[in-house]
Amino acid sequence: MADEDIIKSPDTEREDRVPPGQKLTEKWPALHYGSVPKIDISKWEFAIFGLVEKERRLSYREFAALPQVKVFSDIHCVTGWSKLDNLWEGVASEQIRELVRILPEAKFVMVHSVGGFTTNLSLNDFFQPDVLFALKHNGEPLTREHGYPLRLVVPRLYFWKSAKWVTGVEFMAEDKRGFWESEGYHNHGDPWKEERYGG
Ligand SMILES: Nc1nc2c(c(=O)[nH]1)N[C@H]1C(S)=C(S)[C@@H](COP(=O)(O)O)O[C@H]1N2
Ligand SMILES: [Mo]
Repeated sequence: MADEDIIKSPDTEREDRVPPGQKLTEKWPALHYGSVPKIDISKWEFAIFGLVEKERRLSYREFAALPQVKVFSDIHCVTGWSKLDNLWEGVASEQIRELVRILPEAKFVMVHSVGGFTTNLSLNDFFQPDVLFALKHNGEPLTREHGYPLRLVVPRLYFWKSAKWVTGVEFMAEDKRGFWESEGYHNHGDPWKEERYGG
């Protein structure tokens, strides 16, 4: 894949890439509720369900064989750290449209992870061209603590929307708050508007 094929998240082209109230870090902290799950890749499945014409389940082998994209993005964690210059590789959210027919009533998604973690997005936020299900970060497969085998990456929103250990996506007519969104985090989470809590 040539460099010009890398999708640049638009926030990486701002003159000042650090949103209000954030501090840069070189390290990559690992943050999550509960413990890092042990995942048996031979049993792992990715499910596409809810408001679709026909639900679909993909094995790891099938998922990893889907067309891949590269996305360059910044990370902004609601706890105040930002990490610039991340290169993600994986499957664009857009690719889901090739796998199922989404019913017209669907307006929101819930992304599901091992252990019951969830996060919600509008269809519009989910299908932005820089959103992907990432298998690699900076050229290396994701480590277990950062979401192996698969994590969502939503570059334009706070990083809690970037669910680790993803197992599927559910299409919904009505919005429903996910895990952190029900624990007091903002429903949307735009770092440039400091949509941190409440809302
Ligand atoms: N499955 C799962 N994904 C999750 C979380 C979680 O608790 N469970 N926490 C979120 C939060 S709050 C943050 S800040 C990022 C942290 O990702 P990192 O550990 O790779 O830095 O993961 C997000 N994804
Ligand atoms: Mo977070």
